[in-house]
Amino acid sequence: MNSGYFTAGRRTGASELLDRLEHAQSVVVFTGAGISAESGVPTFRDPGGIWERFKPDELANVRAFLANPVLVQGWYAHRRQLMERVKPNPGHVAIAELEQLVPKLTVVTQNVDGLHARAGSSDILELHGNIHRTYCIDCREDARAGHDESNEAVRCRYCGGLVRPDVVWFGEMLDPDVIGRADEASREADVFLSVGTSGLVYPAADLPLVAQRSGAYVVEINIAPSALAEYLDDCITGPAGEVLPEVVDAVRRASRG
Ligand code: BV8
Repeated sequence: MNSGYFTAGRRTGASELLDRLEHAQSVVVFTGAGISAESGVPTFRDPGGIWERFKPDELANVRAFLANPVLVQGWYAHRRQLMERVKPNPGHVAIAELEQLVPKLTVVTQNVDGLHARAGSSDILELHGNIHRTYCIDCREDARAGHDESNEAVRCRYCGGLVRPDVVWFGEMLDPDVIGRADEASREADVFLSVGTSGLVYPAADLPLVAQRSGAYVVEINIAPSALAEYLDDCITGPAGEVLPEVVDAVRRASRG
């Protein structure tokens, strides 16, 4: 049952976005932690979020990892265990369904949880990596993800180097190929949906404005205005797991004529 979020676009209302999606050749859906919130994955900066309990400086950077690999490896093992218990929510599923309704759809996600792929999306750019992959910092071999209860740091079985998650930490460069493809998709987009992100982490947070400067119609879907909201073409306020299914239902109905 539609809850009417979609009809409440703050500026232009639903018809503009629906019309743009109906005629779009290329769509980008840019996501942050908010798209996974309704799956039970804590966000970073909301009340009760990850950074409320841990400081990014303490955990999500190389210096912290080298200073205390057991703590950082344990934190990621805890997050991986959480991710094993959660599943994609209707927001992730709606994005995968929208991919079938438009000629080209690219998911550009800041999330490391792998939920877009599990929901069935196929063209996904993971700007900040993927928590389920790990590698050795010395020989860079794929290494087993895991966390020894022995409280010893998990080390590479080939060379003994420390094993780290394959995520982008603060102060680390993003994979140039991934951010390059995300930039290109943003420049080519006719419609750019920015979903569930506070818009505070760069260079990812540049992408909505890169898209808008290149002519895209940029709409935010969030439960509260992000740092980017005032610059965007419209904002739909509501939980992604309810708004996105409404959007996709409307596009599907329109495509049936
Ligand atoms: C880099 C992976 C070159 C690890 C993460 C000063 C100014 C500007 C930039 C910088 C600066 N100093 C340093 C920088 C660069 C820095 C940065 O941007 N810092 C910020 C904090 C100021 N960036 C970097 O370091 C990047 N690398 O730039 O390299 C360089 C190097 C050094 C110095 C300069 C340049 C690397 C950034 C990547 C860091 N890795 N994660 C891990 O996950 O463990 S960041 C982390 O934040 C996650 O990836 C997360 O996805 C990302 C962004 O957060 P959001 O996804 O937006 O989540 P958040 O909780 O913030 O917001 C949730 C939103 O959802 C809210 O708006 C909420 O309202 C909404 N919501 C909640 N529920 C719902 C919902 N919406 C819809 N429905 C719901 N149900």
